[in-house]
Amino acid sequence: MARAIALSDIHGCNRTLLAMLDLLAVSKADTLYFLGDYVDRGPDSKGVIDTIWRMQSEGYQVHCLMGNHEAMTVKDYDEARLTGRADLGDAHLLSSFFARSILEVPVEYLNWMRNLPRFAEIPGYILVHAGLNFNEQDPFSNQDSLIWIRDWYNDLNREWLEDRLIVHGHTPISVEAVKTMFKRHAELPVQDIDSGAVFYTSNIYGKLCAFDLTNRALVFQPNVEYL
Ligand SMILES: [Mn+2]
Repeated sequence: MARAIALSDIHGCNRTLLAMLDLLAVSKADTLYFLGDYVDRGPDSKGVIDTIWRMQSEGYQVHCLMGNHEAMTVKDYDEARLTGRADLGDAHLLSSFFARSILEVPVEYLNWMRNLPRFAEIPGYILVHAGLNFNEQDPFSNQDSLIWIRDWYNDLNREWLEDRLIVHGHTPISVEAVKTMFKRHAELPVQDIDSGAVFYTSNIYGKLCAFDLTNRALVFQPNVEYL
């Protein structure tokens, strides 16, 4: 059966992403939703974006949202262009492009990051990198909040949300905490799926989480970047 699957916060862990796609046995009938933070921190930011582009060109259905790390990368690039500053951009991101400055990152990668949408609505779910700002009349309206907000669960408006579940990344929580949230959707209709894949030395993080939205199941792939 065709599935909708959400993943988040890959942070340059391309080998781990590929292992996860294998573990999930993703097919072209499935639809993948990536909730942002493809780049920075991990070893292969370029490789993650290349994997996404390759899959899309091969006919896989991959939808990508923006994370705050894409927004920061674009901001750094724009600032470097304006000021000539050479010290901008995450060192891991730059090394994945063999770039000495962010201005050497090919512009198609920057343009891709710049144009990513910040949330998606599909039946039963709202997908977003960081979360929603329920202090706004329209929780989708605050563009910064969608990619940056933390500690927003207390403001959740269940009447506005209706019977939907909000799925997000951005704030790493332990694998156990991801599983605990998963059991408590009736109490809190939110699922954080960032189990800190990039923090490979930790025993509480260090796994990439996939949320099978169709079958309501979690799948975890341990970080394999440095094996
Ligand atoms: Mn983030």
